[in-house]
Amino acid sequence: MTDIPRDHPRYRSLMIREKLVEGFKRGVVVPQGLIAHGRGECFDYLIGEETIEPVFKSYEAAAALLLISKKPIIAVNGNAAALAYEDIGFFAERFKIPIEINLFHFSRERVKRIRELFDTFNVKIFDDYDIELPTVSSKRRLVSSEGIYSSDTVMVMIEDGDMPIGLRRVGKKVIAVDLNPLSRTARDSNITIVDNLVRVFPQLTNYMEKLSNYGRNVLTRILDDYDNGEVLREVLIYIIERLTSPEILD
Ligand code: PTJ
Repeated sequence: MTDIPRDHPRYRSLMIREKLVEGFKRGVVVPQGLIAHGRGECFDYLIGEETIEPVFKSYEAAAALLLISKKPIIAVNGNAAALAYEDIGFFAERFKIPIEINLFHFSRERVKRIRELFDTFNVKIFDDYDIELPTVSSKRRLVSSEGIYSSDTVMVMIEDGDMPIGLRRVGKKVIAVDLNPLSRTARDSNITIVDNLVRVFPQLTNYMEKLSNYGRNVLTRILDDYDNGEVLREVLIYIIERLTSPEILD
């Protein structure tokens, strides 16, 4: 691992990058995943590398949807595993939500490597690939009949854009994590969390804990009041205002 001095002004960001590089060396992340991460870093810069106000509504709605769903599932790819497997593992274990490994650049070897990361967690992992999603053409169509295929809500992250629309066409609800508010994924999902995956699960855990005290009526009302397009517009306005504020270069 590269020796990054703690007092480096970009220490946190460089350490996150190291996770991707480590994941790449372990065969978890594909080379294309390093490019994807660079794009994410750029959008993270634009929002100030912190969770921004409009996105709290997405967290709340995502928690409500996960709590109200009969069969939610978390889809994990190479980048997600490299960046946040511990957060994802703790979250999945705590809220008893299964995980399915779902890859664009599919190989059994990568599935095995990603699965190994979750070995220490008491969580159900699907990697059967015994059925195909008829609405997705890429290798992400390979899913498990007891996992993504039969779930009602799928959480996807750092994804390239064909899963949300494909999943919605077969009647599923989609929660996406994507730093790019303009991406296909962001626009096609029911709920988009425009935040860096490294910040997502701690935030989502807080909302899950808070909302688990509420009844179904309250959760339904939160979901009825949520408008993903409106939140994405608020994120764009936030970015524009931030970039044009006099303090931006201070
Ligand atoms: O592991 P595989 O085989 O499934 O392949 C995964 C990659 C990432 C290679 C594949 O999904 C891909 O090519 O994705 P894209 O098309 O580059 O899109 C990734 C999206 O995630 C972009 O909109 C990025 O802005 C966003 N993104 C990147 N890093 C993060 C992120 N969003 C949240 N948190 C991040 N850390």
